[in-house]
Amino acid sequence: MSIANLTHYDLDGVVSHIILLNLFPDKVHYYSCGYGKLSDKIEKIYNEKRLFNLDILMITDLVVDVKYIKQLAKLYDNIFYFDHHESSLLIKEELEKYIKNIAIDINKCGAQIVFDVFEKQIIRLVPKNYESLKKLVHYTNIYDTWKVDNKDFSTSYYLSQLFFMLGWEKFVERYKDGMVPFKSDEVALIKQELQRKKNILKTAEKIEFGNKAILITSNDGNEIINESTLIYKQYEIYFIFIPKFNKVSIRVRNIETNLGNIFKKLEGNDKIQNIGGHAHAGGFVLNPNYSKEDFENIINFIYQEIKK
Ligand SMILES: [Mn+2]
Repeated sequence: MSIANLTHYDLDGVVSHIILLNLFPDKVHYYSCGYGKLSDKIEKIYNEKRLFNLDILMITDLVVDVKYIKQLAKLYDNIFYFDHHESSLLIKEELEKYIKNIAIDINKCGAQIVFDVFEKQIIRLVPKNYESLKKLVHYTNIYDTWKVDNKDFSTSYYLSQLFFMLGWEKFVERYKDGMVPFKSDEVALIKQELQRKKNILKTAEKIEFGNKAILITSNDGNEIINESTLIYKQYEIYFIFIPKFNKVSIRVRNIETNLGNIFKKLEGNDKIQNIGGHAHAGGFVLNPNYSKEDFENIINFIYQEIKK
């Protein structure tokens, strides 16, 4: 038996993979990517099926379109689908036509879903790693669901930063048995990186408006989208505007809202090229011909809708 694990290239995706490695040592091949590379990885899974004798496919922390699942189901009798993104929920019924084993839960991260599904097997097969894997998943969950006010958030944030610093294989090697302490030089590097982001925020143009809302403008804004909510905790609604990409990212905390639903009301707006998001995170790209007034109208509309 051999398993292809198609998973996200981020902390949640790699920790999902680590759990599978614990359960099926030496049997799991990873295919990790962001959404841009998804079709390439699927092709690779196709091509390498014979080479590695892959007979089970486990998808973790990724939304995989039904058209791909349809193809993959011809090759794999056994597909598992573990995800927490809202768009997976929307295609769940379609997925069920091809996949028997589906676990989708939008209230926890992908790794937490994998851990919960296999918890009994973990206890049985790798009892010595149970507590440390549980801890690793705990931090991953806090990071991935961006629980910025949780007392463990900074550890969770460090862990994710460390993943991108070390890269996939080194991270897997280090965390294969679960959570371990950071090394002091790593902490120093992560803090330095956070300081760099704080400086971007410091020099960005900032306008406070309404009740606990802020508009942050910077051409390096892409680097501080999530961090702005971490560094400026006094706000609830964050608009991060990146002029060079005509792009606005939005983050909301401590407010019950659904940006995805609000965005639906803006679909078809001829000043918007692209728009999408989840409950508390999302963004849009403006048409390059937008005016200052268009910009303000859209921001105000979204702000008013969140406050409703
Ligand atoms: Mn995730």
